[in-house]
Amino acid sequence: KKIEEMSIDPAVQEILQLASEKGYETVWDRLNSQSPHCKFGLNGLCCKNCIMGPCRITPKTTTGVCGAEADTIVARNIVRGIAAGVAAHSDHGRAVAILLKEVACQENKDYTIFDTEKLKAVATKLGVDTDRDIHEIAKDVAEIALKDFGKQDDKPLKFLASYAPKKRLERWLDLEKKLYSETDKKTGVIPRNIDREVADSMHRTTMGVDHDPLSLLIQGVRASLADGWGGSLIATELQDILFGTPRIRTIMANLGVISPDHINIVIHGHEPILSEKVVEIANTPDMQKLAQEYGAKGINVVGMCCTGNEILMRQGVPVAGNELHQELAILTGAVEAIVVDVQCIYPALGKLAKCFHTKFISTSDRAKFPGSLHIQFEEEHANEVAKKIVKTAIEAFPKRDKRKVHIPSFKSEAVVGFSNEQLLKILGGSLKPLVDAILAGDIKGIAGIVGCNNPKVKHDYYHVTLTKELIKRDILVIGTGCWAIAAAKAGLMRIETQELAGERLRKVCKALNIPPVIHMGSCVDCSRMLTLAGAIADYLEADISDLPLVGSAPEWTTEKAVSIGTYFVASGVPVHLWPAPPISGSPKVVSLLTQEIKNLLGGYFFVEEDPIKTVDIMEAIIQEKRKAL
Ligand code: BF8
Repeated sequence: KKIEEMSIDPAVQEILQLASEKGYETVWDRLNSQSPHCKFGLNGLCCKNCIMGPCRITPKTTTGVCGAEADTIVARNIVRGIAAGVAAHSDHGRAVAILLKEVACQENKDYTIFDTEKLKAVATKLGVDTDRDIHEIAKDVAEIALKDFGKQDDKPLKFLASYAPKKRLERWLDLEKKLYSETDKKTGVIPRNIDREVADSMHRTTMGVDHDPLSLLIQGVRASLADGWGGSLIATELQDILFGTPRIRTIMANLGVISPDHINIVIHGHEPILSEKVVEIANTPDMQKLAQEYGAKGINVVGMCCTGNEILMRQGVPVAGNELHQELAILTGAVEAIVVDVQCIYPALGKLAKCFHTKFISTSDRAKFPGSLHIQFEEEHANEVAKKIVKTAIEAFPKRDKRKVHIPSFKSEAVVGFSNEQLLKILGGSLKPLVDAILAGDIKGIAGIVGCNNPKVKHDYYHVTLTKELIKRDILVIGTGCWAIAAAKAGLMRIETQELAGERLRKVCKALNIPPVIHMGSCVDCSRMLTLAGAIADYLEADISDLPLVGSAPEWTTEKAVSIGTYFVASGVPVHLWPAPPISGSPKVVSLLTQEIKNLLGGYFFVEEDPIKTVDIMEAIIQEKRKAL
């Protein structure tokens, strides 16, 4: 592939040119070595759930050794992917809930309850008495969250029951009854316990348990709901309590935020428990002074991927890039440390960092990497460990080889920080102006775009093209994750982007002084979009599936994205995917997920490569829903 076909981002193109001249390997080279990919895997037709296999389904061998057919194998594989995504998001949520409890019990003095207003709002939603000492309220909230991970009854998750809109809850309950009466099989869609749904998914997909594709996929739905209205929601809400609810601010995005004369620390991964601390400690006068003693102007902390989104939303920290930037940041030769925790971190960073003075610092006991320097992060000694991390970066600075430094100048301004609380404030305290604009057609609909980058598709091209085309057609775009960073880098989150929007959307955005492209946070913050959709539904006394909303993950990569897509579908939103998910080996599973699920849950998946055609489909869905509004 030519470099211009690999990414639309000029900073990426510049570094890829350098990598090719100097012979550094990147994710694109490894993709090339792996291509063409195995067709059985691409179609979901490879089963390695037991050691009688691995089995592959072909026109001649239509079952695995145990007799499992293509439908079962494809469904089991996709449910395992969902379960892995749920596990990742939810483990993140668990860590925040444990920390909140420790802070509430004053067992951890390195963190505080930062946002007491948000704490009270969450407590009220959960039915916790707020007329008490802050620590007591926080303890109860944390305990409710932790109970959602561990309770053994069959009742719905407390977070889901407290946050999901009324009509949607009713629909899930009705569906359980409907499936029971039609199939005489007990089938649950409402999650009971976050961990249990992951365990249940793993149990029923192991050899010799559940072989009914519908039953398997419904469990996938239940697990995904334990993520969206459970683990991810808990992560978002409790992080806001501990670190502050995001508010509007302007940041810079792209590799140009790396500074030639500062000590650069890139924080990559997902959990703000680590990144917030590194930002805080790096900005202390002691550390800045130490950096100057080592000959630098100071310390420049920049984010990468979702933990980057967390600290840009709350602290205004610049973001160096999205998923495909992680190797490129090291290739600038000006990064003293890339500090990581969990998720979306390429193990290739270890080898690459060794070509430079860069310290690749792993911090999580569940994420170790070949070639990393492991500094174990412990919440109870967070200040101390963060100091050690920052000092390690400072000490690497004298070893920077100036001849290897190449920082692209590209960076864009972006207006970020749109929590639901901030949006409400902009709207004057009520959803009414937003709903009125939707009803009047000034906002034709809302598209939520999420997910990753994938070297199989032109980097950022789908994110950016889709976004531009949607706003042109008066569809407001909101989103999270690596999409949000793509949009920020492309300058689409500037106020000036109003000029690219259709006339009616432009008018609304001008009146509210917001861009038509809204950064709602990290991937766990997809829960903000869910609760926003839920709030609009409740306001209109409607179901989410009645609203002109669509979703898309146009460059998706991870199992977490499958979970996100599934919980949006399960909450009533039609969701676009590109690349195609590995299900085409089973026409039954394809039809369940793209058609039949619509009657069951209101949402469904559709797959399309061309971004303009995708927007045509999205607009048609929105127009259809508008008619019924
Ligand atoms: O959780 S968008 S590549 S960084 S999975 Fe990962 Fe995908 Fe980026 Fe964040 Ni989300």
